[in-house]
Order: sequence, then C-alpha cells, then structure tokens
Amino acid sequence: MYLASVFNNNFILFSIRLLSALILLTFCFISCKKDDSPINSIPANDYLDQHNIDNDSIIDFMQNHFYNYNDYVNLSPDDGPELIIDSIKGDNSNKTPIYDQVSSFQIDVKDSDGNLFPHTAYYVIMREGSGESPTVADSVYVRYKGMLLNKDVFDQRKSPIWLQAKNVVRGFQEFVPRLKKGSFDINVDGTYKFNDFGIGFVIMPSGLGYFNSPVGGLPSYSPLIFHIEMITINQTDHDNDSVLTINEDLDGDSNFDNDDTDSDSIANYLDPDDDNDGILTKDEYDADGDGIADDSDGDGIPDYLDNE
Ligand SMILES: [Ca+2]
Ligand SMILES: [Ca+2]
Ligand SMILES: [Ca+2]
Ligand SMILES: [Ca+2]
Repeated sequence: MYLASVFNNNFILFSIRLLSALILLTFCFISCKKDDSPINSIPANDYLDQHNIDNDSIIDFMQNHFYNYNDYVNLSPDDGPELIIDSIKGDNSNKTPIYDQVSSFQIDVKDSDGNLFPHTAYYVIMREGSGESPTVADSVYVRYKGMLLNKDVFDQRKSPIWLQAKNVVRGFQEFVPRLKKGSFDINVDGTYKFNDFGIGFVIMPSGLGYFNSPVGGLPSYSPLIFHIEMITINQTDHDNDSVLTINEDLDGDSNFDNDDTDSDSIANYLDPDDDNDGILTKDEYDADGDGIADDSDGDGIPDYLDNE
C-alpha cells in the first residue's frame, strides 16, 4: 500500500512536471515577446528598412492568396471554421485575393532610444462578436492559429486557452481589441457552448512579431499571420488597486512595464501604492466615490499619483 502510494505520488509529480514542461514549451511561441527571448538574437535591422521589406512581402502575399471566405458565410452561432489560406491559381484562379478584403491599422514601435516607427498590420474580421472587446491589457480566452507567409502553421490552439494580451506579440495584442467576445450556454453535461464570438485574422510585419529573435526556431524577421476566435475576456487589475491595468499604462504605448510613477522599480500595474505615500491607491483613487480620480490639491495630478 505504502509503496504503491509513493509510486503514485512520484508518478503524479513526474507527470505534472512533464506536463508543465510541455505547456511551457508550447506557450513559448505565443507568449514569448521578442525581448523576452533568452537566446541571443542576431543584430537588429533598422525598423524602417525591415518594415518596408516585410510590407512588400505581405502585400505580395495578399495579392496572390485567398482565404476560405465561403466557409464563413451564414455561420451558425457556435461555428468557428479553421482558417485555410491558399494560392490563387489553377482551380482557384477566380478567388478574391485577401488584398481586396483587408483593413489595416498602424502601431508605433519604439526603439531603445525612444524613436517611434509606424508599423502597418492588415486584418479581416469574419464575425465581429456580440459582447465587449478586450483592451490590450486584458486576459483573453481564445482559440488561435499562427502561420508564416509560406502557410506553415507554427502554433495552434484548437481548445481555448487564457492569454494575457500584454504578454503576447505586439501585433496579436493590438489586434484583439478589434474583436468582441461571445456568449455561452451550459450544456446538460456541464460543458459550455460558445456562441457568436468574434473571429478574425491579422497579418503583421516582423516588427510586431518576433523581429530578430529566433523564437521557437522560426526564421528571424518573419511576418506572422494569426487567426483568432475571441471566446471570452476578463478585465484585469493586476495589483487589485481599483485602477484597471489598461489605465496604468500612463504613456499609452501598450507597454505596462515602463510606467513607474514613484520610481521604486515596481511598475504601476503591479504597485498597490503608486506614489509611495503610504496610502494604498485603492484608498485614495476615488475616496469621494464620484467615479473620477480625486485631485485634492487641484494640480492636475490625481492623488494616487501625487505624493504631496
Ligand atoms: Ca507604458
Ligand atoms: Ca512603482
Ligand atoms: Ca497600481
Ligand atoms: Ca498612494
């Protein structure tokens, strides 16, 4: 009995470790930001030059490829077809190119000197979704598929997983607010049926992906495609200080680690006392409860960021 239970415990521990290692491995693709890469990167190209190269490749790709848009017509609420992209040739010569179906958005990428470089991402929304949109700070419960422009699938989640938008590559992070979450029914067996969740895909230059970092064996400077189903979302307040994480990115650059009002090396989104005055942010943010951050001395700096 005793031996058996030791064996079982060890086996369970081993299994847990193995599972954790596997999860870590698979998570590295999506959750490794390019600056988190432990591997030495090749020297960084100029953002502007690389963006021009990537943008040319992406436009050429979009002009010569189509996606399975017919599969997204008259979707039933719980449908989420897999994105298939193929070349426009042969039997598919008369397909509509992705180029004719995309919208675009621009994101500034900041280099280490603080210079800003505009990057263009292209996207298609196949179904908008029925609920709220996440912010770039929120947790998202998603199914996704990641592809290169050669159509190789480098990462895929067919069962939904929770991701923090701030921990994924920039192009993924900045795209998720364009989708809305869905709703769900609980089946008789206790499982969930998700309905009317947002579905879309985004094509991004490498500067919004892993850039020069060799993450997961992908070629450096790879433009990336992500197909995302926005099942549901969770607003985040990492430090529970009553200020949502999205509102702790004071300079609005979608980087939450570079805002540290009291310079104590704890970024605001993780700091329960943002001005280090000994009064917790949650106790001085909106003490009069009018929904607006208090500013007792009227100097334009709200109390929770004002240690005077
Ligand atoms: Ca910031
Ligand atoms: Ca701080
Ligand atoms: Ca805080
Ligand atoms: Ca304070």
